[in-house]
Amino acid sequence: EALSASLPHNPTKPAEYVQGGQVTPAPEGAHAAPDNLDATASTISEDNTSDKNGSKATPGTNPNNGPLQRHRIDSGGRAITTNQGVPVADNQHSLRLGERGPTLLEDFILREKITHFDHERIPERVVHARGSGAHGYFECTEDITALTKAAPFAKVGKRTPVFVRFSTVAGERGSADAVRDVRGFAVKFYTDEGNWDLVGNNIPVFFIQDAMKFPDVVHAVKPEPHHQMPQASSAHDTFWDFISLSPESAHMVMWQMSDRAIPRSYRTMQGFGVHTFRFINAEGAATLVKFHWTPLLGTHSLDWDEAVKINGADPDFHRRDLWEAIEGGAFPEYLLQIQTFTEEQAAQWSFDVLDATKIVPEELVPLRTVGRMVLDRNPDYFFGETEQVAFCTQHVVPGIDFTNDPLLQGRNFSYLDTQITRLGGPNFHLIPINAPVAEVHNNQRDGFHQHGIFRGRVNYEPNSLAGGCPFQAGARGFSSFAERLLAQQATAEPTKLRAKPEKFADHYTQARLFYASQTPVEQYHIARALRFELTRVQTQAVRARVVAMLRNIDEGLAATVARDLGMALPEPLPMARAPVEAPEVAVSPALSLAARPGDGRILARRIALLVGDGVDGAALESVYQALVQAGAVPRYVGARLGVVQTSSGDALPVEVTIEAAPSVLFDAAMLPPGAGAAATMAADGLALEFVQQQYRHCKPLLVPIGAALLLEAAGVTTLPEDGGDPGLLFVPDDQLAGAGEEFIRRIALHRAWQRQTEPPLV
Ligand code: HDD
Repeated sequence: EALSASLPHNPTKPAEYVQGGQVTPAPEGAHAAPDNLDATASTISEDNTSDKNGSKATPGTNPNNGPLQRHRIDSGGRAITTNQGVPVADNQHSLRLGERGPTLLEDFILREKITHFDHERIPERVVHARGSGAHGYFECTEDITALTKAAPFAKVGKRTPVFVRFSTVAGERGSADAVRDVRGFAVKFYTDEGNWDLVGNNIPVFFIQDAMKFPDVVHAVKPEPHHQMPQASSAHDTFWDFISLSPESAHMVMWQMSDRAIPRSYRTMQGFGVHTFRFINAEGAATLVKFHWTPLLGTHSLDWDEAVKINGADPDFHRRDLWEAIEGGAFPEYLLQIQTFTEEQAAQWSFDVLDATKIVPEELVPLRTVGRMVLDRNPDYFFGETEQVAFCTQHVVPGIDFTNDPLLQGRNFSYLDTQITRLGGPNFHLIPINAPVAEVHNNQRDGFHQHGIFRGRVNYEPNSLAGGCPFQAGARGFSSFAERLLAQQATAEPTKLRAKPEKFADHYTQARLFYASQTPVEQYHIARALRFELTRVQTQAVRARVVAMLRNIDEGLAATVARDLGMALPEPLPMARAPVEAPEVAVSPALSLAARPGDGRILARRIALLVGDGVDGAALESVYQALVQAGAVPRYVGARLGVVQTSSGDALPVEVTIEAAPSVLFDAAMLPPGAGAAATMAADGLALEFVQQQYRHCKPLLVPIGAALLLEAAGVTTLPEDGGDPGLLFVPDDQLAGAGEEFIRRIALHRAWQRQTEPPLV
């Protein structure tokens, strides 16, 4: 009795506590999970007062909390122990012989601590090393059971927990966020029929058509092997050398040079499944499908000059934006939209839907909204969740199947393989963030880091000794779509070969489509990006080959880039196949970022309210409150911390300084209401630079008329000729109190690109 009451029990090993020949059950609560593990109280985000949603979880919690909950560790109120659970009396001093004597080998506590530390790093992802994750849920909003039996779409209103990881591609784990690059958009659905990973990007096409070339394109874009430069950048010789010799990349490169590659936020970019997949319904019938994620806040990007400066001011710009938005309850939300079509339809098109360098234009097959995804919880532990999460394209569930896209087929090999190195063995599915919510039963045993305690002596199938269990699921299980390959190849029996279908050889039709569908300012940005990248390229012949490639896309673009590089226009690159003369769609407005301005909300947008002594406190307070009401994040920005005196003699706290939070970290600004404060700022170089950059980066500016002198001092003396600058809101000083609403409308416009001139005005 006394023994069982005083000793801690391990409830999984009751036999260790035999007393008087009897096995006694562990006392209630002894050595059980710590009682401080409360799903609603254990982390910062769980304290978040915003609503959390779930299908099976208690109302008010994220559905993925349950499965992760038992792995959470909260050391509040607990003593330090070794990894063996031995309480540690002194965690500050190693064991030594005398105060000034040698350290003793006996010190197992020191050795365990340092050995663990020595092994705390795992290899970073070979691509997409830099990323940020979030938990959330997917909700089915339309009945598509006629198309697919996939679990997340089983019923309108059904919610499936998800974990999403956004990433850059080329940069290393510690590289900056706002670089020119493709963004990964990987979603893990923890469905009740197993995990489905939709491992997409924010660009709907890819550089290459065949996985065989993936190591090459990645080697080319990564830092050059001899000196390991440049970091997180495609602006170097090896990348453009590869591109100019791989014309299938022409379409992707147009997207990569566009503003899509410098998104304002993970919350304001689209995601795409890229490949054509298959939906399979309950009857086994297939439909081809493309997946699109569309952010409710619209698609918005940075300006290149701004992005460059952000990388210095806050290299974690996108990570912080996502984290803070979720902590603040401004949960990022995306629609899941699909394009569906039949094999017969696809066969008629001028492009091949198995070619990942091609899109299906929305004007050809419209998007259909079938669900929404809300990201409502930050991870507790970056390494345990965001770093260790393992996405694999081959993780599909009944109702989803592959096509023969040769890029997808190669990916289906690569992802499983890479996790084995990255996560140290074949049992990475046991890591909590990767573990399915669905039960796992099979005879795959052993291996490094096995956590399961399998019962019984049967680890094979078929068996009789375990009653045939686990048994094959038969019709309930995943079975591959019975595709009839011969039907596609009417002329000949397929043979083993290394080749691609004919339509794959058309490299330019859709590159032209993309460029032609951009607004003039987007086209200008593409030219500017090419100029920047190719200026960094040192090899003349590579520059020339890229421009030769551009001539096959758009003669005007090629001429501009050649002029800006100070070179003669080379002959166009020979084409493997002439572009389609009359493509199904020649201009697709949907391809412009402007096509998705968003729903007008400015959630988690960062707004600077410049303050100095003598400002009109009431006017500031009113604009500040209006912004808070709209879900934005206003900040009083001043020359130094402390307070400024308002015109009515009140003290207004300065929240952050220009030095710590320069212009590029804000989406918009209000100049100081009060001529005195404006005049003081006009003599402060940092403040002037702040205003200049707000203007140069085309950001909405609320200008109290009394502070217009600050704008002038910053060099903004000529306004766009037609007066067409929706980003400049001049308001008489006595009307500022009501100006918030109009300011918010201007902020929602994101940028006044009309302001952009070459060279820039300021
Ligand atoms: Fe990939 C990671 C997206 C082609 C091989 N890829 C990775 C991630 C994303 C993509 C979002 C990061 C997942 C995460 O956050 O952990 N990859 C794509 C897209 C592609 C694509 C949209 C083309 C349509 N990838 C691609 C090919 C191969 C790979 C053709 C190899 C043949 N990708 C990998 C990888 C990575 C990876 C080496 C690195 C880390 C990882 O898988 O888990 O296996």
